[in-house]
Amino acid sequence: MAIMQEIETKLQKGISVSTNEEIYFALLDLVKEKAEGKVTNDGKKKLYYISAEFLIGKLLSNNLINLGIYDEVKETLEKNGRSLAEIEEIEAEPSLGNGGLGRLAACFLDSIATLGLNGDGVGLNYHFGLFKQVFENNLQKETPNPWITEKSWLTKSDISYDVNFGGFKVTSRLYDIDVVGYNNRTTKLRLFDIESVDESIVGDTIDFDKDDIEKNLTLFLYPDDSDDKGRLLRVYQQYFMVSNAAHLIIDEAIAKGSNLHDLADYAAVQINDTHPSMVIPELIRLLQEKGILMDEAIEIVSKVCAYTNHTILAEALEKWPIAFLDKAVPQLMPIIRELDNKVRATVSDESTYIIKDGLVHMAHMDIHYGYSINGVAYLHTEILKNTELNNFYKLYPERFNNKTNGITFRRWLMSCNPELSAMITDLIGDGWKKDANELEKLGNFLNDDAVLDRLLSVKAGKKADLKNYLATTQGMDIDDNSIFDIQVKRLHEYKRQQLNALYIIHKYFEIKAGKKPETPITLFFGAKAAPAYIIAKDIIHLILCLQEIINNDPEVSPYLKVFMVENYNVTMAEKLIPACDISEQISLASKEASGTGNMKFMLNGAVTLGTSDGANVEIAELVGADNIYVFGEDSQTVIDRYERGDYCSKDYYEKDEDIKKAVDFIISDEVMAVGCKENLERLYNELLNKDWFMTFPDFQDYVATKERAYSDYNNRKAWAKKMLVNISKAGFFSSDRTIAQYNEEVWKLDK
Ligand code: 26V
Repeated sequence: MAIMQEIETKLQKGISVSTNEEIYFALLDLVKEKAEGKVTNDGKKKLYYISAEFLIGKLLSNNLINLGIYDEVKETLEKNGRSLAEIEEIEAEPSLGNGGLGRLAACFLDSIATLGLNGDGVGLNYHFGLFKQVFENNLQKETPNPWITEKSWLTKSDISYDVNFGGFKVTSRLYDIDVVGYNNRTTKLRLFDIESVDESIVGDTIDFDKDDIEKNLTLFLYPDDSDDKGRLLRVYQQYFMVSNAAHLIIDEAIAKGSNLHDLADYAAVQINDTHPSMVIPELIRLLQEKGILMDEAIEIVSKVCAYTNHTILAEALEKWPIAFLDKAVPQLMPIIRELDNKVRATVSDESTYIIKDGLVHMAHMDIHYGYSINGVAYLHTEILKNTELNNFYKLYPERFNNKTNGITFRRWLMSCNPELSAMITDLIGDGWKKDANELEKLGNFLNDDAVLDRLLSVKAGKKADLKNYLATTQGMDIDDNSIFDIQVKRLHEYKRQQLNALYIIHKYFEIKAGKKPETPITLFFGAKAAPAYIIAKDIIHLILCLQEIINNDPEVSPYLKVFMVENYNVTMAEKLIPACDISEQISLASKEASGTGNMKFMLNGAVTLGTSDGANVEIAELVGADNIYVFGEDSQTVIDRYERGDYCSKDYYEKDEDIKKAVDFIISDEVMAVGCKENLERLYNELLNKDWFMTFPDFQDYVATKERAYSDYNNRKAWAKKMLVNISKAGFFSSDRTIAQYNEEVWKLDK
């Protein structure tokens, strides 16, 4: 049946007389049906990718692309006077993640499906997601982000388990979302919920009764953990997630013929950061319930579980107080103690013990009882091996491996930038859609003026699209002939949005003093700050104040503007990334495990301005020094500085007039007039007296390197060449490559 007929059969009327909402739900139904008809690998061994976050983004367009019917649907709608883009606006974006870790999990599912591997994602069905960000008085405010409509991508399954906590139990319910691969294959994202969840306990804010676990367990991702109740709730959530996962794993293995002694032939579990770590003792517990003795159960589970580390920040490596686990999951504590005792019996290095000073170190448990431990970029894995986890590396060198992150080109090029995709296909055919390495062929066109011109005009088109989108959705007035310089990522001090803000202040002074840039500059930010992360919220406040001051200053705004988009999410990223000229990747060297935004920008022809950190190092190696702007101290210098503990930000402030002027501006009358004294003073003092992520030592190099990039931008042909080199070298960062490596070296699933 032609697509037109299929849609109209669902609608039971013509497309042209239906509302956008009716058409959206008809397409949703249609895609779900088509996904069900696709092949799922049902091999013996299955991967369970367990993650607290799956930042999947809107699904309609991506699913249409992966089903191979995107163009047909779009044209059919157009013929009937309708726009797919407008229909997409109906879809709410599930806010099931926070940042890179969650988006990576979503890209991985796309690649697992596309490569035809037998693997599912397992996580939780948070009804209000992370939170929706709104700006009020130049401050971030958090509100609930409901996304589940009556008809949605979720399909209720008949799978349900009892999950026991200390003193009470809850009943779970599994909902599935089909993940459609670009190869007629599907797999599933399996999201567990509680049957007794109660949305009505949440009002207009993200505050709710944190004690009422039977109602609140699956309401929010990362509930505020600034108090014990919030932290305890996270433990309940994590155990709920892994207990369900463990039940599912064992049931599915038995159904396939496992006697459980051979579980490792049926299941591989990837522990995505430490949030799912309790799956180790939970699997052991369930195996014991099935009659397997503790020692053997431990051995079995150690052959099933693998751990990915996504950060070296100590505060993000989870350690739970024994008292919390005793209260929430008393059944696990004897097993965790046994796991710790076994380590103590054989390992002399006390720093690796699982239980220390009343805390359970989740990562330590993962490393002792996981068969693979990986970092997410070359540099990150080296730092884990040589510094951060060196004591573990000495014990188990063979377990450590690197898997440099990747992104799915279906969403981050084909879907969000069809114009660039079409240009690439015109030049090199469409083999790149299945084998990203074919993008290298674009290297043959570096001296082809017509190609370079077309590339610039595609970019100009995407900049105009973004300008229009932000004008209608956020009332922003953007000059699309300016340089689009973009920093979008979670708000964290180590990512150093504050360094970019200091540059803006510096530039503002320069323009005021008459030194005007040749091409106007627009700086974009997008970032959510964790609700309890005070300084991160102060940085947002500063940026919003700068936006108000600069954009309203008639002397400055023709040359410099600042826009912080509200509620940055996947949908917003899909608009910003194709329009970007300069991609800001300016973390303090050694602190950004990988970054994946850097890859998405490069793939869309942005040039990176960044430190030698995370995957930037690999980007620099691939594109060469002429096609990236690298600045700042290197990771070893930073690591040594921390080790010596002798960094004193005040010294830099006192010796460097530019730094002093920029930092003082934060508490100037001008900023105070549009901002809050308390927030601005706190941020000022933090920078002056602490600056834990060392923005000052890199400040001058950052300014100089950014100016060099802005100046190079004016040579349009040379700039277009840099863009094309970046696109042509992006193939390595396809998540298809990453997943193929995980499979060959870690999971070993049947094709
Ligand atoms: C989490 C938290 C939570 C509490 C407040 C402080 C804090 C700091 C960092 C984190 C990071 C959690 C792990 C994470 O999201 N890592 C990111 O993983 C990406 C995918 O591997 C990677 O590209 C990013 O570099 C890394 O930051």
